[in-house]
Amino acid sequence: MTLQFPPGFQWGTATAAYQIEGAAQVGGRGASVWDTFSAQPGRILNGDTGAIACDHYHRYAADLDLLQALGVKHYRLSLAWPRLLPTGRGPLNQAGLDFYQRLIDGLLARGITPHVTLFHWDSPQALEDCYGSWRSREMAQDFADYATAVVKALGDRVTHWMTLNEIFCFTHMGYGVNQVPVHAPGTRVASLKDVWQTSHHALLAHGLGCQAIRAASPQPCQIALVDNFLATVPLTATPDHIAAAQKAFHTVGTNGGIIFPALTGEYSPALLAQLGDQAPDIQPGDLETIHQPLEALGFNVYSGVYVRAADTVVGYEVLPLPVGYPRLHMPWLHLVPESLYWGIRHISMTLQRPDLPVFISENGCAAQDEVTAEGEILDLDRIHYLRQYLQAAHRAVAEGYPLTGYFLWSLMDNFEWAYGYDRRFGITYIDYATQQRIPKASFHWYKQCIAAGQIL
Ligand code: IFM
Repeated sequence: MTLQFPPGFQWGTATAAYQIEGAAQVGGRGASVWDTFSAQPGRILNGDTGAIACDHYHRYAADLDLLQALGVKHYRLSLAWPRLLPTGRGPLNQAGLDFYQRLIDGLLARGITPHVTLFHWDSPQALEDCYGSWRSREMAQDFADYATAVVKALGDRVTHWMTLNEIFCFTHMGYGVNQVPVHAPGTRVASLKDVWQTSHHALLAHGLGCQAIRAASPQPCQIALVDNFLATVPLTATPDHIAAAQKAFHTVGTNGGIIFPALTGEYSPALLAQLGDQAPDIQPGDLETIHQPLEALGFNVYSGVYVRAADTVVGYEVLPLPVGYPRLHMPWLHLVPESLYWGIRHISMTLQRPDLPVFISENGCAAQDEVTAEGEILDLDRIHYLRQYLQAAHRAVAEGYPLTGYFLWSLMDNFEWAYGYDRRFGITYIDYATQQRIPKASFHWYKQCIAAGQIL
């Protein structure tokens, strides 16, 4: 059967500043928490850092040509806060601004719409030194001021903004209790409540950031939050298991304390009951600030969990995956394509936000790519993965859910955080020794899909 997407469907790819730019000390860029964290022995696999990465800062024009060759009309990128505000505050760094203007103008000249994330984890080290980054409420106001400066400067050419990428990852994975966190800034805190306080501050940053973008934008714009909420997939699509998946959606991962307040204005009561005295302190007015009107939601989806109805206190069970369950090249990257469909359905059904357009802001996988003697990368496992997730996207569209686009993660291999360069998520292979870019089989396959508007 032909799986055709509607004509306006936005096909794209995504990257993030720290993962590709390199040029960490060029053009007056300040240090980010990821520079500091990755320089510490033992934090990153093989001692890798983002200091050079894909050298996109210098090679951006060739990378834009690659995007054009792929045929995407939409590209998601992020801005490095410390490249624009080296100490986190104060006036814009002209060299940093010049770089992003060149990059964005290069996209527009190629007929590609920039979708810009203001924050993808690389916060200024100066703010870490000043007050401990997300441990402080001050971070929310500093983010909003950064948003104001950036949107004033770039809002003449950018109309698609995203505030923060994956709050869970830079808060709950960056601050830990009784363990060294795997993400920057890598701070141990005293209690789970302290960890939840960091994500609460990030939500405030999102809310104040939305207000700042709207006030500063010289033209109407679209604002989105990007979240990697955990989709609960009913084991069988029958009313009892669907109801169980809906209940579980509140309490799995950090859903109840991130996507719920952002989209409904309330932390999930089920989560708050679970957290008890470990829930974050919420000041009067915070929830109103957090619950801003949005034009869209970005859903980063890679995997999910299966749930079934059960005779337990909560009425459901989250099922453990068997040892042999299919998985791509990350410990958590289990193949659960239905999670894309059910995630979107939960936004409509469980969060009661059928009005809110959703786009897939990231989907993709790491694979154990090899270059053949002929110089090809035959990443058939990646194509297999992508095809199934796109089928789930098609199902969502066909059933009338407001899914507007799909941004494949990632345009190219890049710095995969704690896994360094060991894990490759790109549809373009990077030979890090030479910085040569080699489109993989998945690149050629995706190009054909985009051209046809179909899953091929
Ligand atoms: O590489 C990351 C990205 O920065 C955020 N979302 C998940 C990707 C794969 O782990």
